[in-house]
Amino acid sequence: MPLETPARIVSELTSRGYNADREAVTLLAGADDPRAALDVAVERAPDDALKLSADHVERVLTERSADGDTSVSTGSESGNNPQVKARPPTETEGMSVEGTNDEGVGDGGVGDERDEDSEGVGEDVIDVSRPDESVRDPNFDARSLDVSGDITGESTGTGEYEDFVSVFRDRFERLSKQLRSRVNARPTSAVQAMPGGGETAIVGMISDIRSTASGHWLIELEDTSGTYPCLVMKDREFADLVDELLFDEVIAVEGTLSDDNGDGDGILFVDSLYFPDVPRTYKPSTADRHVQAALISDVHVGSQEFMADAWSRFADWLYTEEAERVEYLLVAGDMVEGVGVYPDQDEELDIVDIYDQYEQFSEYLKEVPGDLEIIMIPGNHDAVRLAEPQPGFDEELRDIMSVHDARISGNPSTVTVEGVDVLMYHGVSLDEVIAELPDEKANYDEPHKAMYQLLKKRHVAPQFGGKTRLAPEEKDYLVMDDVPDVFHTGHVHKLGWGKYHNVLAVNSGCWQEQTAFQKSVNIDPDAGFAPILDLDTLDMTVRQFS
Ligand code: D5M
Ligand code: FE
Ligand code: ZN
Repeated sequence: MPLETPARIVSELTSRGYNADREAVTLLAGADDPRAALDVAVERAPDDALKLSADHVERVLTERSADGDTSVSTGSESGNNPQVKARPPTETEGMSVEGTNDEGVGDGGVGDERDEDSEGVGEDVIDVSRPDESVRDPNFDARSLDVSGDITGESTGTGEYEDFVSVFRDRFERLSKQLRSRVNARPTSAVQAMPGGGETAIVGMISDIRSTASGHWLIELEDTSGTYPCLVMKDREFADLVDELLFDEVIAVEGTLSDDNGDGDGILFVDSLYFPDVPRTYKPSTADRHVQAALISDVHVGSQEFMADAWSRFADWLYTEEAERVEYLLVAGDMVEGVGVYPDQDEELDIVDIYDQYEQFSEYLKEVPGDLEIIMIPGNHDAVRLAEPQPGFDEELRDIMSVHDARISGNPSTVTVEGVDVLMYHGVSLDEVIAELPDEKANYDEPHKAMYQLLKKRHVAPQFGGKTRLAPEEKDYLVMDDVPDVFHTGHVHKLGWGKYHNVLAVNSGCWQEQTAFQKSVNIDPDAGFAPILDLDTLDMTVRQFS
């Protein structure tokens, strides 16, 4: 097989027990005869090296071409200028393979010693650690990735009644706090005792929504002291907000009490309705330098419909100049197709064993540059508990996916990338939001609009007892205490993005072609796209690889 693409070079190197820097792979791929170049680079690698550095490859290519052997020159335009630069300085656009006159800030004076850097590597394990970029890349120090709100290892839920009480109480306390600063609310027990005709506000969790015989809406709100019925008249200007309401979400209402209040069967006539929401003036944080993250999900390795070619094109693109600033890869669940997720799924499986699926996923993950910071959360096809919040993968699966030191976290998790808070959530509740809300407010072609609803409710999966399985825990991990700067989901296999009160919502599409089931229900997936986020501006571009 010819070795012209970075993904193939990486496979070949890993099969020989080597890893390589992104630049090293690019250099090999750019050589006139990549296979010969790779052979020589491996042959001349220091004995203890597990990772080929760009400097090493560069040196090999230079020596070869100085020897008059142009078959392993760099493929630069001039063909006779094998001077290459490992990595441009921070402010230089483009990864030059043509020899530029700027002095690479980070590439001077570092020799073979970098190859010795193989911390934490076992004897017969190939080096999957990142290169010690701090030696050569001034950007490396700027990298930061922190995770919060991760259930992994923290689950206390036993599924007992008390857990339901405590998760609801926690949800109510945290979301009502967000609303109390905006309304002067009283507990429902105090409202019950008020004289008729007075004005008040209530903060509560929606326990029931009914339409009345005359077409008005009766919403029952529950707080820790009881419940209270609230009537939204159909001709009020905000009556269409009732369409957006889901059971178990927390809202506030202000209104006037019926005249008979105080004798046990009063109601509140609603004059205004509030969601916890994101303030319109929300100012998202941004990174201090020009750096990018690829936001993907739903790879579905193991499915006959997994798009291996599109994936390899994506991996190859990551080695190009255009992708030079892409330093993070965020994967929002459904790494593999899984087993027994949907009826008749086995008929479309390419790999039937779940562990083999993860092994294969790991092979595909190896194709992407080893210097990417990767973070992954599970989805509903993954081999973790289905109920949300989902903990991150167990040790056995982490071992299988340990390539590139990818970080693994629960679903959902907030990942702070160079100061930008990215709320990653697989997105199972989007199906429910789309099913329950009118088409103009949430639909499969505009998945970001369904995400806006979750931001408005400040909760990633408001409704208990529906399609989304929720596990009761001591605290509600699905509440958005803080407003994220970016909200990243997947699951519905549709690409869509937009801003809601300055928060960027991105649903990232998938890497799986239409399945038989999807065909039968007219789901037309957006497959083979990679949304690329500028962390310094929160602008998005989408790359297509299908
Ligand atoms: O789901 C991808 C999308 O397709 C998501 O919107 C659910 C829907 N889907 C796919 N297969 C089924 C079946 N068999 N029943 C119901 N809904 C389905 P994902 O979970 O990522 O495959
Ligand atoms: Fe999926
Ligand atoms: Zn899914």
